[in-house]
Amino acid sequence: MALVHTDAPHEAHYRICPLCEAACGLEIRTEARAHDGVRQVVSIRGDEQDPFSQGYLCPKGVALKDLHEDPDRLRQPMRREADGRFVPISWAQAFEEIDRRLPALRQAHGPDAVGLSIGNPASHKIGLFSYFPGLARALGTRNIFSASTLDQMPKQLSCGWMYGHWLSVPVPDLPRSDLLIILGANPAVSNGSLWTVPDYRGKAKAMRARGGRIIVIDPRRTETAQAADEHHAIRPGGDVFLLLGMLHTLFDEDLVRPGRLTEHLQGLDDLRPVAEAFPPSLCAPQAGLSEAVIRQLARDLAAAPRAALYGRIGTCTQRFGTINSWLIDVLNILTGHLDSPGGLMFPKAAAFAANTLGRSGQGKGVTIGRRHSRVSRAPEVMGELPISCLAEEIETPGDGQIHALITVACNPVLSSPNGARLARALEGLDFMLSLDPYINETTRHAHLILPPPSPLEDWHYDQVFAQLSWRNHARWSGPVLPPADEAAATERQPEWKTLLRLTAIVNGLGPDADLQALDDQALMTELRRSAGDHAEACMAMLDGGVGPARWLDLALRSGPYGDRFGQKPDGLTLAKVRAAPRGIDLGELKSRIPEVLRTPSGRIELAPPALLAELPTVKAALQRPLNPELLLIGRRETRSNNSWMHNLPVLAKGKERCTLLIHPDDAARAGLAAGQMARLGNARGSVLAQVEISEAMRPGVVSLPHGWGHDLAGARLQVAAQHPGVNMNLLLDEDDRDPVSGTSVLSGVPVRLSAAETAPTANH
Ligand SMILES: Nc1nc2c(c(=O)[nH]1)N[C@H]1C(S)=C(S)[C@@H](COP(=O)(O)OP(=O)(O)OC[C@H]3O[C@@H](n4cnc5c(=O)[nH]c(N)nc54)[C@H](O)[C@@H]3O)O[C@H]1N2
Ligand SMILES: Nc1nc2c(c(=O)[nH]1)N[C@H]1C(S)=C(S)[C@@H](COP(=O)(O)OP(=O)(O)OC[C@H]3O[C@@H](n4cnc5c(=O)[nH]c(N)nc54)[C@H](O)[C@@H]3O)O[C@H]1N2
Ligand code: SF4
Ligand SMILES: [Mo]
Repeated sequence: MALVHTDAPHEAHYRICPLCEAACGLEIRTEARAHDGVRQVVSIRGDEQDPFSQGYLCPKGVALKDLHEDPDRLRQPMRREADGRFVPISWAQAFEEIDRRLPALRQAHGPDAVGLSIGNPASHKIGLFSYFPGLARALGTRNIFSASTLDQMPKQLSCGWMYGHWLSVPVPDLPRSDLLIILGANPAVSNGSLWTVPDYRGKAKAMRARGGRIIVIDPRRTETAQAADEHHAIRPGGDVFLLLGMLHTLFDEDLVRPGRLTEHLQGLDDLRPVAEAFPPSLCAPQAGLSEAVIRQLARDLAAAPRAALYGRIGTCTQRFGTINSWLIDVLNILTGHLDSPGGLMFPKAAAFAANTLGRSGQGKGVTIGRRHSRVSRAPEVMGELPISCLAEEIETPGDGQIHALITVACNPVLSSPNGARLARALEGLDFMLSLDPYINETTRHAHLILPPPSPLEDWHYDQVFAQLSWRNHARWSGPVLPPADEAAATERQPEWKTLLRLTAIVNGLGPDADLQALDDQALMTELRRSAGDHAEACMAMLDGGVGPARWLDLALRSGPYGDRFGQKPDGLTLAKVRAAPRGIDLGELKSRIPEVLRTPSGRIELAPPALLAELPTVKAALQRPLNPELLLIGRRETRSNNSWMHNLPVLAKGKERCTLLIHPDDAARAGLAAGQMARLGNARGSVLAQVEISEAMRPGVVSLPHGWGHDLAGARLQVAAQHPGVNMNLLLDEDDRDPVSGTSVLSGVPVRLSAAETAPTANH
C-alpha cells in the first residue's frame, strides 16, 4: 500500500513487526524527502518472501509509520514539574537526576524499596529483554512485577513443572494436523499467542480444505469460531471442569494411549484417581456444557490420528489457570498427540532457548516461592510477583515498602485489575521513573519518562517468539531509518543503553559510566562461565559491537544450529543471519522428547505435587451454586493492541469498538436496546458502555474489551482521548488470583447491568 507517491528511488527494508506475537516480516520502503533528504516511510506491506510469515500483515503493521510519526510519541526525556506539566530535558540531565534520587532512596529504605514493573512490549524488543535482567539483579529487589501475571504465567509454570523449563511451551503443528481444538483463544483476531502463527486464518482454511477439523470452545462465538467446524459456548471459568471431565472419559472409556511417550512419563498412575473424581455428569453444570459434549470432545481427541488441544488466555486468566494449563498438556500426552507431527510440538529456536543448552534430557527443573510478596504473601514465579499486588506494596507502611518505582513498557493503570487504586498509590511514591514512548495513564504519574526510539530506528531479532513459532526460523531485521544506536548521545537512545546506564547508576558508578567497558565485562564473565579457557578467543570472534547484537552472535553460535565458534563451519553466526535479511528457514517442527526435557527426573512430570494439592479446592468448587448474575469477559479487536495503540488515527478511525456485547435475551431482560448506554457495575465500581446486541454471546455472559479508558487527566494521548472507551478492569478485583501462579482472574467476573441514567455522549 503506497502511502505517498513520488518518483524518487525507493529503498526496501525488511523488518519483523514488533507489535504482536505473530512477528510478521514486513517490507518497508523509504525514500529521501526532496527538500532536505530526510528518509521517510512510503509503504509498508507484508513481505511475501519472508519464509516464516509469507506476506501476511494486519492493519497494526501498517500503523508503524503512524507510530513513528505520532506527534504525541516522546522523542526526549521528560520531567514532571511541580505544576504537573511535563517538560523535555536532556539525557544527561535525566541521568543526573536519577543518580541524585534513586541510590539515596535505596540507601535510606533498603533494596526492596525500589519496585520494578515490566510489560508486554519488552518481549518484542531485544534491547529491553536482554538488559532488563541486569537492572533487576543490580537492584536486588524482591519487588519485581510483570504483565505475565495478567497473561501466560500459568502456562509457563505448568510447562516449567512438566518439562523443566519456563519456555518449553509446545505449540500446535497446524499444517500437519487433522483436528485442532481451541480453548479460550481467538487467533483469528489476536494472531496467536504462545503460538507464533502469522496468518492463522489462512492456515486454518488450508487445514480445513484438506479435510481437517477445528473446534472452538469459548463463551462467545468468536471470529475464530465462525471460521471453525464446531463451537461450544462454555461457561466462563468452566474450563477446569471440562478438562477434568475429558480426563475422566479417557480413563473411563479406555482411551489412554501415550504411545512412544510412555517410557518418558512420570506420574501416570497418579492421574487415574484424579480422573475418577470428576465424572462428566458432575462436571457438566459448572462447565456449562452437556455431559455428551464433554465425552465427545475426549473421544474426538483420542480418535484423531494427528490432533492438538490448544488453550490460551481465556484458560489462563482464571482461578484455576495453572490447573487448566497443565490439564491441556496432560490430555495431549495421554492421547499420544504431544511431540508428534500434527499435535503439540516444541519449536527449536536458533538462539536464546534454554531448552537447547546444557545437558540434553535432564536439568534442574523450575522452582517457585523463593520469595513472597510482603503483604499478600504471594509466591514469586519466574522471579516475578503478581502485578495485582503492586498497589498494596506501595501503600502498606513497614519494612520493604516500595518508595520508588521503575516501570518499563507497561501501563498497569489500564491493564491491571483496579487501576484506580493503583493510580492513587502511584501518587504516593517518592520517585517514579518510566521507560515509555507516551505520557499515558500510568506514566503521567512518573517524575521522569525516558522514551525508546521508534521501532523503525531500531534493529531486532526475536528472542522470545522464535521459541514459540509454528516453524523454525532465524530472522534479523535491520533498522529502517537511521538507527538510534548511531545517534549522538544527546539524541535518541536505544533502550539497552538506557537500561545499562540505570544499572551502572544503581551499582554506584554514577551517570557517566563507560558502557562499553561494562558490556565487555559482562560478556567476558558469561564467556568464562560457558567457554572456560576459550573465553578470550571467543570474545575476539564475536561480531556486532557493543550492545545486544554481540550477545546475539554468542547465542547463535553456541545455539543448536550454531557454528560453535568455527567447530561447525556450516553453522549459523550473526553475520550469516544478517546476510539473509528476509530470514533463514530452519524447517518444520521436529520431535524433541526426551532431548528437550530439563526436569530433574529426565521425564515428563505428569503429576506436579503442587497441582495435585489444589484438586480438593476444584472438587469443592463442583458443589458451588451457579452464579445467577451476568458474567463479564473480555475480547480483543484487530485494530487494538492492549492499551497502547489507540492514539494512531489510522487505527482509531471507524466504528466505536469499546462496546458491551450482550445476548438479545439478556438485553431484553435489562430493557436495553442497541446503541443505548448501559451501566455495568459490581462491588468494585461501575462503568458506562454502549450496548451492542450480539447473538454470538452465550446467554448470561457480556463482553467488553480491555485497554480502554483514555479519559484520565494528565495523559497526553490526543487521538485516544477522543474515543476513550471505558476501563473494564475497574470492575475486577485485584485480590482475585490463581494462587498457584499469581495470575489475575480477568474473566467470568459477576456484574449487574442497568440502563444508564445519562444520555450517550458524542464520545461513547
Ligand atoms: N481485562 C483484561 N485485562 C488485560 C488482559 C485481558 O485480556 N483482559 N490482557 C492482559 C495481557 S495479555 C497483557 S500482555 C497485559 C499488557 O499489560 P501492559 O504491558 O501493562 O500493557 P500494554 O497496553 O501492552 O502497555 C504497553 C506499554 O508499553 C509502552 N511501549 C510500547 N512500545 C514500547 C517500547 O518500545 N519501549 C518501551 N519502554 N515502552 C513501550 C506503551 O506505551 C505502553 O505504555 O494486559 C493485560 N490486561
Ligand atoms: N488485535 C490484538 N491482538 C493481540 C492483542 C490485542 O490487544 N489486540 N494482545 C496480544 C496479547 S498481549 C495476547 S496475550 C494475545 C492473547 O491472544 P488470545 O488468547 O487469542 O486472546 P483473546 O482474543 O483475548 O482470546 C481469549 C478468548 O477467551 C475467551 N474466554 C474468556 N473467558 C473464557 C473462559 O472462561 N473459558 C474459555 N474457554 N474461553 C474464555 C474470550 O471470549 C476470547 O475469545 O493477543 C495478542 N494479540
Ligand atoms: S499480526 Fe499485525 S501486529 Fe501482529 S506482527 Fe503481524 S503485522 Fe504486526
Ligand atoms: Mo499478553
